[in-house]
Amino acid sequence: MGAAGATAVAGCVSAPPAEEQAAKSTPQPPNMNESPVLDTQRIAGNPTAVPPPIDRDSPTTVSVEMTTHEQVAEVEPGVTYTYMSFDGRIPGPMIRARVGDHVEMTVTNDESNSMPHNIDLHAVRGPGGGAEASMVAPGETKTFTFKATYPGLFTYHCAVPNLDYHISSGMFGAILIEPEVGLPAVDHEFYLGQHELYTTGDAGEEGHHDFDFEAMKDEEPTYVLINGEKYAIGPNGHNEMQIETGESARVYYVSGGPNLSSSLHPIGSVWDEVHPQGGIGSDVHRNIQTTPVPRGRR
Ligand SMILES: [Cu+2]
Repeated sequence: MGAAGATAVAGCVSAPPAEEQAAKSTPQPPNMNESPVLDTQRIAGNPTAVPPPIDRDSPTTVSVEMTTHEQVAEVEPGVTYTYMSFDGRIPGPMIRARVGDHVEMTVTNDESNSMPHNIDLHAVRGPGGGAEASMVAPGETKTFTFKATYPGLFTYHCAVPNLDYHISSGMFGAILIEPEVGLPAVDHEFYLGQHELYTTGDAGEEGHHDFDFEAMKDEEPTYVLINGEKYAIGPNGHNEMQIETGESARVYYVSGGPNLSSSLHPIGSVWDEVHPQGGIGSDVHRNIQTTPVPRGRR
């Protein structure tokens, strides 16, 4: 999965405070027994919502809490879908820890949900990446702890038996495990997630779309999305992903899949450095035009 790439691109900075992002994305899950209602609440995650770099010299315990939601939101204006999410946003919140840390992971399944959910983190070396330990029914909360033993940028995703449906509906994100020496300082960090959505309607067809298992099996997505919505990043969405000429930025990019991988190219530039497949610890690749970011699911 993900590439932790660094590149210099042009633009200017305007990052809203983290609280604003949290307030904007606080979900209002629908009652799944009622017919879906139009909820224009934004599901797209803010690309600047990245936890700060770690400057500790010693390990600690990092506590992470997430709530799973089933929520109606717009894929594009007039087109709604019942998404599933971690904390009401796509990709789910980025988690940041360092090698040697213990991560105390708490997952709550919102009581208004209709399905079980859990979390499988590829930073966990252990049974199901924590999936069984975190399996929660609606209204339930579970906590498990793991030790981060290797650095890199890894996918996390819901891993219930119907996991492809859950991932395609939005249940994926990234966890960064920094090496003990940390990562080189950059001026900006951004976090993006790609995945594809398979629906019973055509792209752009107004109304509520349901999930299409046949289309997923045939690998014929209705939408391939970055941060869960059409045009999530840009003037009509989150427009915070801008930096000044000469500044540096690191992009954390996760491909949730469930079927497609990404070929990630910065237009008008190249990636100065790429950590292939999100691996930190092996040599970086330099001056790369396009880097593959394999789907994290399998
Ligand atoms: Cu799920």
